[in-house]
Amino acid sequence: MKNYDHKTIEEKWQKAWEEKRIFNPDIRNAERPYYNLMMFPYPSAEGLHVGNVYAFTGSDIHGRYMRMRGYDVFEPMGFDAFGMHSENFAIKMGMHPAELVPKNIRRFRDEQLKRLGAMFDWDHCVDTTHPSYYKWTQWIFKQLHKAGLAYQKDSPVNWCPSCLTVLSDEQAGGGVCERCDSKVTTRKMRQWFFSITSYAERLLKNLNRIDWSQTTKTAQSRWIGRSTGAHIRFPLVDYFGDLVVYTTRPDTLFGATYMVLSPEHPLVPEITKADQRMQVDTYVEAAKSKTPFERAEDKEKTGVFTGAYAVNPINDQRIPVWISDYVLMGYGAGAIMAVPGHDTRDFEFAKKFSLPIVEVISPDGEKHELEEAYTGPGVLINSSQFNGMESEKAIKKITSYLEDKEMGEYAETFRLRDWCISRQRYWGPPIPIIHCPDCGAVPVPDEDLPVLLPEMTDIKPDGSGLSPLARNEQWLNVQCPACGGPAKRDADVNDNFLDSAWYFLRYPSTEFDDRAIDKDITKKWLPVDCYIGGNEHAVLHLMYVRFVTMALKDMGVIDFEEPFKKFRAHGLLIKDGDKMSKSKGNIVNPDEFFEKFGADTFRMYLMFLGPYEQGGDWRDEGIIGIRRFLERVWRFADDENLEKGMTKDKDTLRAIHQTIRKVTEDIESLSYNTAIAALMELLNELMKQDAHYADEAKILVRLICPFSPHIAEELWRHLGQEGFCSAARWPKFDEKLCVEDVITVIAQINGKLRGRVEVSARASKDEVLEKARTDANVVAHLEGKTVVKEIYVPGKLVNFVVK
Ligand code: ANZ
Ligand code: ZN
Repeated sequence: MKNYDHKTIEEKWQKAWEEKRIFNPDIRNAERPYYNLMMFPYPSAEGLHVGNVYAFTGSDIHGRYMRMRGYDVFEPMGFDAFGMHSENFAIKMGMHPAELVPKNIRRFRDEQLKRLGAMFDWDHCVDTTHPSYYKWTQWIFKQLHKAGLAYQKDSPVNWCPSCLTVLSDEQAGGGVCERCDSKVTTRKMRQWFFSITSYAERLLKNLNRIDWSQTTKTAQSRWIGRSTGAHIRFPLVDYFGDLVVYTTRPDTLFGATYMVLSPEHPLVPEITKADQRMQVDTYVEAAKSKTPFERAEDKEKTGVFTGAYAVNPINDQRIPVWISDYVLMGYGAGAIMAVPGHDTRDFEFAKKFSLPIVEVISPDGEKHELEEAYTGPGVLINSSQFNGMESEKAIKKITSYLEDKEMGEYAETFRLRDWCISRQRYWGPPIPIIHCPDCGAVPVPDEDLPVLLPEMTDIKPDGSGLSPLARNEQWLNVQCPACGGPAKRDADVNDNFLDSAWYFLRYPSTEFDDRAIDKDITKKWLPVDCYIGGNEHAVLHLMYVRFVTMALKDMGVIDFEEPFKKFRAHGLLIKDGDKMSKSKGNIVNPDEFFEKFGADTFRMYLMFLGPYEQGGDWRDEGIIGIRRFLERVWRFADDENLEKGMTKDKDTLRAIHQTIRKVTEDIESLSYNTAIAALMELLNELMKQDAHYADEAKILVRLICPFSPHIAEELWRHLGQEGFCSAARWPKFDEKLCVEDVITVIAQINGKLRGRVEVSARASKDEVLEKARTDANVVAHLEGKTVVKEIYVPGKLVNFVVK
């Protein structure tokens, strides 16, 4: 018997896998293709984060399991290396990203990812910063543009005064920059947008038919935020035109006592009366400098009366028109009918400005003095011919009443906003557009792609709001591809989320440089069978990917519209109960653990920390337990005295088959921690026996292989097997052998027969007692009594002595 020396073994098998190419499926001819995808990393930090190792291991176990189930598993890996993460990191290190990124990729790939022992197919790696990749990112931009899904508009954007760049809403969550924590301000800029909102309905509807984590689907559905209601037209007094509002509560129309426009609403300057103009202008100016977050904050309501009036179409009442920043221009119609009796914000506003509050929905049909807005359902009151009607029904009735009078119609609206694509930064693929004074925005012809990112030494934004590329006159000034006249390139680069919105389409087609996506190969491998990644990408990345896929389907580029059949979000890894972070100094460095314990122990320990979809709490001390377990597996399987064949002992056989069943089911549901616990129990069971058998060891080793593949390969060889354990067949369990022998035990109370229960022949005293207590007749006779003694005659009877 040799010692378990993880270092030698791991190097040996990593080399063997690579040489024999066992993880490089035949991309063209594979018979049972299975595409196992994991979210590719940003190679921006000093090295791989233990969170990456956690994520990749869980996904790799799934891939390895499917491989042993006989699938041709394709498990690629790549690098999402454009964008602010990488650029800011490089700047911090005092390096140029073009220099740092390739270095970092090499470190990630050769020193870390390869040590993980995952079944990555390195022939199909992507690096989003390589011209052979971003040429096609630009091509995708062009396809979306050609399909009418890309447009430019001036738009207020989140602006980080420290990073000097525009931020997406997500990057500016809570009003602070995700990168540097500065307070976000707004700015108006001309930018490119993708019309993701035109897919809102489909993005929502399809959620019903994809097998994704429920939490992710809920997050997506909230983000899309469909709401239904009506558009209602209020004629304006002294002005030729109507004021249109969006409401989800047409049933409350009789309670509308004033209107509110967003300060940016185009009608504001038109309808404001002369004596109100000063006040209104001042308010509009002030609103401009606030961020959407500040405006959404729950604070005291502010607003100004415009001097104008509108007419409520249902009762011809004149009601005043106000402006306030709690109404946002980007949602619904940018204007509301205010119903202070039944909307909390309107109630606060009405209280503050002494506007009338009318109760029109009553929970009990009675009238009340309202202390706060009543937002629930009820029956209509103070609503003329609709009095007494349930609010649910009144929504429909009042809507159709308005439709008949042509004063409104059913409407729905979405919270989802179009996707802003432009970034005023250096480190990204230039947007493939040339602006010509005569021809407008002209796409760069395909034969001129990629538009290479020019080499520049000074890549920092200068605070002008323009991209650093705008300073590179030589690169910027070109001939218009349409008319040949002088023109300028678009100096912005695309949002990093576009790079990652299509990488999974590229992996199988990396060998082609004349097309982004090969049709036949794509047909074979896509959609992705299983995608695993972090929940932090639940709404953005995963929404953008679905949008791009749908759009490409509609253009006929691919023939499916949902990119991932199955998506599972893994949980978060914490350390000693705390979030891991540099500032807390509690980062787990993977290299240390690869070195000291080996990838097999490290992988298995990570998976043992908790249910994979919930995450786990890393504790340094715990890893030794897993290491000891693997050493015991080693001693068990690497033993010259193993008997040939399989044990004949019924209990041992049962334990083996039950464990195969449990590990199989647990791996399928990503319950890796319980699968590992079952393996530990099985080993204990096997060790207890006097004789140990080779076939037992062969099963144990294969069950361990997805978790700790190197040791499994080595032991597989010691057991005299040819070929790779990673490519061996997953053990089958025999349902019949899993069944426990059952015996009938008599249940007595004070010596009288009260029931019979069936239990496993191996059941412990506690298990039998437990079971007996659930028998209906026993329950009935124990009612109200106190058990003073429990007697158990093994295999025969239990007797409860009661008072
Ligand atoms: C009258 C009303 C009465 C409303 C009532 C609510 C309760 P969701 O469900 O999120 O779609 N609203 C409409 N456009 C708005 C905007 N641009 N900015 C701020 N608020 C706006 O919300 C729809 C409701 O939010 C609408 O229904 C409107 O107020 C308000 F008892 O109209 B409601
Ligand atoms: Zn031109």
